Amino acid sequence: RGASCAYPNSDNPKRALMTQDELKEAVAAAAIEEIRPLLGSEVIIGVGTGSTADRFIDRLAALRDDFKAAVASSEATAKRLKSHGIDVVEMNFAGTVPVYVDGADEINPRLEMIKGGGAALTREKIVAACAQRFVCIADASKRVDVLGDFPLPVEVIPMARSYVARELVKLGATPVYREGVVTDNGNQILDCYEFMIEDPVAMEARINAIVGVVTNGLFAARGADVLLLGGPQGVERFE
Ligand code: ABF
Repeated sequence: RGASCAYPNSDNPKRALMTQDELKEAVAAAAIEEIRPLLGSEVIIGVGTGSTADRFIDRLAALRDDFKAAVASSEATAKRLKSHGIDVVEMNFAGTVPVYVDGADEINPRLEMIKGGGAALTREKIVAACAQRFVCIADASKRVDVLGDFPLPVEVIPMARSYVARELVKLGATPVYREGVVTDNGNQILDCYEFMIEDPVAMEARINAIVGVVTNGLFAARGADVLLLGGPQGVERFE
């Protein structure tokens, strides 16, 4: 992991500075080219959540006759896919999917990520687990050396929230209940502040072992296979 090659920024080749929205559009366009060779009449693709993924979905609409259906990592994504006339199937009926395209809140050089700022982390992790290839799309602001500046989300069973929070404090985190948010699975979110993560694989397993945790937003045991990163010079591809 870590090798890169430049993608031409065909939308805007001469501009040195692009807005974050333009960067998201550029990586969404690159993701379409990344998955195009994988499409076929029987193919089901995994589709993520968030504003970057939304741009990918909007571009995917033009290809809707070139693949069978999609699995969605959230209710919001399912709704957006359907609004474009793309069939959405349940993960249980899709089996293994060849590719999953989603954003991230942070990603490091090993392509380990923090995800779940949009509270969809558990379904995102399930789709990622079922995917042969995880393509992460992100603007350059998401690239970090050490994960943890972005507060790590942890989805918890509601009755376990205080217990899990106490256990997270023992691990060195400052957990904050994300009030008013109920996940698509009917659960709650604790966000871990002031929690720099030196060993994401170990920490992912450690937090998941706390009773009452559904999952946490570290995608390290199963990180991304490809990163399409939008920066001032266009889209860089890492794998
Ligand atoms: C999903 O959307 C999440 O895992 C992550 O929290 C978020 C990123 O959103 P955006 O693309 O809007 O920054 O990928």
